[in-house]
Amino acid sequence: MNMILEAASTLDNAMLEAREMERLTLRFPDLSLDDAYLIQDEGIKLRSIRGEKQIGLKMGLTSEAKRKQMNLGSPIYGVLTDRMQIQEGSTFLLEGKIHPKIEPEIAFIIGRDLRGKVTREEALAACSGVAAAMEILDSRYIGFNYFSLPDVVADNSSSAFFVLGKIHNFTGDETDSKFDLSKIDLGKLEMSMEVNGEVVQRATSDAISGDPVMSIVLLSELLESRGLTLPAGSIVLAGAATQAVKMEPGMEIRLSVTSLGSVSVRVG
Ligand code: OOG
Ligand code: MG
Repeated sequence: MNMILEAASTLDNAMLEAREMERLTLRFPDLSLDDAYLIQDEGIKLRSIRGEKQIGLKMGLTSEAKRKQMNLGSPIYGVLTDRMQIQEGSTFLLEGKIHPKIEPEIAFIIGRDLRGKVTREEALAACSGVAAAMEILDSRYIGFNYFSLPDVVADNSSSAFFVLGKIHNFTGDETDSKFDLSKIDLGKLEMSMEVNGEVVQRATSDAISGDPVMSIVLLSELLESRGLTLPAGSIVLAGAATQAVKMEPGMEIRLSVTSLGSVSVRVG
């Protein structure tokens, strides 16, 4: 078995068995970022063999807060599948997870294919909607810390689960009369994440890539460098605005975002 397949299957087993593993670069010290994305691709193939469908992509390390928390320098992406999506307001069970953390995000729905270098305006024009969102990360590596960029990319950028609030469609949704993109600055939304009613993380949405729409611009470029397109219909998580918070039993976690509303999960 070659290194790419072996690494992907080791990571996949760690996830399925909810077991921490040694980081890949201890075993493969020369692991490149390109190879790491190939390992990520193989990991997604293993999930698709089990019936999972790719429904989106997530950007990671798009905020200074996250780059500092993880001590890593540049934005990365990962893949989201249908089985990673959990329902708003539902109970998230810690059983079967390794050491999950949750973080406040903004999600976009991509309305038409995007490829290569695009402007902010082109990226926004390709979106059909936006929502408040939270991502639940669950690194497969021991201690959820001190890994390198290739380690985290190979591990699908720590993706585990995500939850979306109400999707505000930019066009054709007459029931959502309050939402008017021309009156909203997506870079100036107040985001506040509460645990059991107490604010634990707070930021303005410009913490994400200077403007969360810029995460889509970055994602399109990252995909293009690998010969890929950002497909219409994708859900895109723009990256966390603040550091992630460790999930503990009994927590009721709610993110509120101005103009977008709130989204919550309970930890069981
Ligand atoms: C890497 C993934 C980072 C974000 O939103 O910045 C990420 C990690 O923190 O393990 O999802
Ligand atoms: Mg994230």
